Amino acid sequence: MIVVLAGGVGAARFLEGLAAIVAPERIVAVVNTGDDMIMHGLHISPDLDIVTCTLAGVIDRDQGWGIAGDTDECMRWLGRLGAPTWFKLGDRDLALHIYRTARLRAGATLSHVADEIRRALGVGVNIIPMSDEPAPTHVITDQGELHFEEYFVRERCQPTVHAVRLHAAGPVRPAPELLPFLSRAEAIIIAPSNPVVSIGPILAIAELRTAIASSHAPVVAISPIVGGAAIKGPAVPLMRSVGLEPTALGVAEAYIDVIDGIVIDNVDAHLAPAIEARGIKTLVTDTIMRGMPEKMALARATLELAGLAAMTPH
Ligand code: FO1
Repeated sequence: MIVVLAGGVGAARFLEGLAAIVAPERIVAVVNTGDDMIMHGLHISPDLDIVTCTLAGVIDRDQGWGIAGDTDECMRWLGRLGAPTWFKLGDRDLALHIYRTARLRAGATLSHVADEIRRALGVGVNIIPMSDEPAPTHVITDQGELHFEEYFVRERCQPTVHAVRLHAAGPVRPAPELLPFLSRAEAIIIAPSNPVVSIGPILAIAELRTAIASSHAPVVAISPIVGGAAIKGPAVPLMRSVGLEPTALGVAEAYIDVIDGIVIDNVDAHLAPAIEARGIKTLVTDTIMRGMPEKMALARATLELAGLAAMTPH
């Protein structure tokens, strides 16, 4: 099994490349649920849906989230009724949230529902939430404590972030299937997602961090920061707010107690010596996932760094 710690858009694109070079059934995506929230009485799981819909080939490729060709009739009517419409939920997208909410209410776990949805959409990759319990990520800002999605989407990252509060609803246990999958991992990959609010919530689950740090499997990360900037999202201000340098070196620092290696972009080659000096093997390559060839090449480079190059059919 190749276990991949995943957030949203960047992780989903990486997983597309990985699933194209190894059997999808050998991949276990452990997905962040810190962005989950209740909206319109529905359980919304942004990262689970981004990963699932991307791998199902139905994602809206321009946005990186939502379903291609979706309509917004329901959102328009919700607006007419005075309901909040800052978080755009398309009509097809809403089917996912309606189904998930009904199944959770019937007593299914978030893991069960994530598995039912990915199978229904024909996805071979195992998709498992980091936990079946609420684990909301909040940001402490000059406008008070906000749910991450309120900060990121409603306030468009304008508030100044003083701190990030992971697992804001209390202690979080790993989803039941995760520890057995981790014990059988041939490699553990930290996908190019936001180290603070996408990967951070996963590694903040003590049993997961311990299992990963003590795993015999190689643990390699891909830096989501290229040339001191994030390809997508608020990684730079959030890394600064938790005292991390918003560079590929800062990413290596964030994961220093769990990773053996890291893949960084060509533009950050000058940082390789400093990262290597910290005992982290560094592979410098093109990490910008423009299309499938680049996604597959990045996945291959990552497996190579993990010493599993032999696993991939040429
Ligand atoms: N991101 C936005 O910037 N604006 C939106 O209206 C929005 C809606 C949305 C609906 C479903 C979904 O699965 C994701 C959605 N996202 C939206 C993306 C989301 O805010 C972030 O990309 C992830 O939570 C971070 O990885």
